Amino acid sequence: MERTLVILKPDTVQRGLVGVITSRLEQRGIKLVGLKLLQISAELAARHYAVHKGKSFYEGLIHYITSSPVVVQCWEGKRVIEVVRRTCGSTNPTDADLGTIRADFGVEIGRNLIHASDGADTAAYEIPLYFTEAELVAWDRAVDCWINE
Ligand code: IDP
Ligand code: MG
Repeated sequence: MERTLVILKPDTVQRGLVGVITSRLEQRGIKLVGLKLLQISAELAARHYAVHKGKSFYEGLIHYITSSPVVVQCWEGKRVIEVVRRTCGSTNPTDADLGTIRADFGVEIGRNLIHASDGADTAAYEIPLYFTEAELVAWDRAVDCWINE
């Protein structure tokens, strides 16, 4: 089953939106298999955002993501990478469709609340940055047959 990494960024934690944003993801019917609160170090941020090194927003992005604790989550489900990306909405909250997390809770690209892996390769790279295999829990969910045919 496909897995994806989500980070509820420092603005989400500071604004007390961890519960409501996590609920949006739970309500899609995807399954939570990993969860922790942590402070991202400069080293971890650099590994996570290596693809953006050299871009104009890179320094600000590293400052933002390391500025305060984050909640990291691993979600599992059919096509979960796409499901979560579409639930988050476009990178810039001003461009994101209403009903997406970024549009409904944000107004600025530099404070867009949530990170989600953007593809299978990215998820495979990002999940082990935050979770050991032992920290990811395989569990049976009683309602699965009412969510997945
Ligand atoms: P994504 O988070 O939707 O995948 P990316 O293009 O991978 O978007 O950018 C990573 C993160 O960098 C964004 O979520 C956002 O926090 C930040 N970012 C991207 N572009 C800008 C920008 O132009 N100004 C400020 N921050 C930006
Ligand atoms: Mg990205």
